[in-house]
Amino acid sequence: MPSKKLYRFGFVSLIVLSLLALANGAASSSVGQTDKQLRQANISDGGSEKPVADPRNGITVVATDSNTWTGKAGDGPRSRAELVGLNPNGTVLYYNDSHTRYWDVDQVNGTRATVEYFYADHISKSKCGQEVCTRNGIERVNLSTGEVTPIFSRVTPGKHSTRWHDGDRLNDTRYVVADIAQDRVFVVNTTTGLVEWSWDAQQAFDPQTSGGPYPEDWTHINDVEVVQNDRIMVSVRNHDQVVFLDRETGVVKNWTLGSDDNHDVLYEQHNPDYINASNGGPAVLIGDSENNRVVEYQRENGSWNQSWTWQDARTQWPRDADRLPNGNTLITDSNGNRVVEVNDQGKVVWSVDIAFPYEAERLGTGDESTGGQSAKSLGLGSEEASNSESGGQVNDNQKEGIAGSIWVGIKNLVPGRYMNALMYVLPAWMGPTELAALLVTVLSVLAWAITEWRWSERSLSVPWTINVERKQ
Ligand SMILES: [Ca+2]
Ligand SMILES: [Ca+2]
Ligand SMILES: [Ca+2]
Ligand SMILES: [Ca+2]
Repeated sequence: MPSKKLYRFGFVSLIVLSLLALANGAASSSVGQTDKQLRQANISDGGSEKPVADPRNGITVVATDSNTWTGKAGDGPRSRAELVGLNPNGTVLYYNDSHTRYWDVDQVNGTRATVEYFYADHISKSKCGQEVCTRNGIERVNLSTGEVTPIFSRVTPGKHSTRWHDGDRLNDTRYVVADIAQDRVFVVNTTTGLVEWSWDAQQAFDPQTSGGPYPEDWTHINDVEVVQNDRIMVSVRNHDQVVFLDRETGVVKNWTLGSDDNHDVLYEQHNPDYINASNGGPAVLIGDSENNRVVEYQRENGSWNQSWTWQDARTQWPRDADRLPNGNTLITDSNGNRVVEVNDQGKVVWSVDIAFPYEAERLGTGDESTGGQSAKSLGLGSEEASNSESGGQVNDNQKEGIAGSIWVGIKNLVPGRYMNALMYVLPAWMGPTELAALLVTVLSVLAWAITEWRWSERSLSVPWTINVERKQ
């Protein structure tokens, strides 16, 4: 039998090797490297000369969320929240990480490089009274000059989900806001600060029998869009559905897409985009987040039919997809830590690694999908991870070949929800290789501890006596 020394040497070697693999993952992650370059561009305050992405027509703007440990006071974020503008040549045009979180970003009509965005700032107990609170707001920034103009903001209690994730301009002085805090949609006059209209989700849903926990996070209304006939399309995330509102009568009958817990259609989605009849719709393109796919539904004969889906091996919790005028789709893959553009064949033709993005816009292509055609009219081919041949989507986090297949296998075994929860708490640089290394470290430490414990038990030479009584 090998000596104790040999065993110990074996355990130490395993632990050191797996820790080295982890360290290598952290150091070489392209997500981490991009992040570093972005911050350096920020410091030099004039943009970086070195591209962080391949060239692409038009400026790309990305708003990123940040993932934190447990949300306890004092826990720092592991990826910072950023608003990033990339030049057509792939260099950094704009960088800001002064807010706690960034959400929706929309181009301002009639400008070349000005956007409006939603942000959230956590405010400490001492400044808020009894509890922590959150300032939710809208700001405008000229990405070329860096000039920021505040538009509207309010403080809400607590910091759960940070409360406003999206809004859309109704006109020069009015905004429609998706209000997670109060489970409603409201229109605010940003000049007077008065709320002029609101729709309460309890008009259509019962808090006792639907959605998430009430009142903590019941509907999680995370997206609004002003569509045809002045209707407002609303993403009721925790009810797995998209509803259409008439501002006088409420939910429009027979137009709702999806239903509570019917996860084949939608599973806690983000950022549905409406595609007009004149662009081959009505259709809705959606980040079907917990299903790890982007999906599109086409309105035909009074019902919604699935017309397109896209995912690849790396896709994890996508939260935005915009159909571009060239027929490609710009996808924000949140836990895949990247923004990608896929073509009509479902192939990735452009991508940038960035930690935990919330949404992206390609300036000059229309807000969200307004400049794009429906998948049906374009004849887009669907793509699934299991038969994906577009290996280009995989980078150092999701290597092609064996590691890629193992990754898809693990993802198929672990229910999407748990996988997304795990990815949410793990740092952005952790891909399948690093996850495996972490597992080896933990198991080695555990096995070593058990072995040492058994040796010590034996050396005490206290005989174990087990009395087995047979019950009649
Ligand atoms: Ca947007
Ligand atoms: Ca918006
Ligand atoms: Ca979108
Ligand atoms: Ca978008």
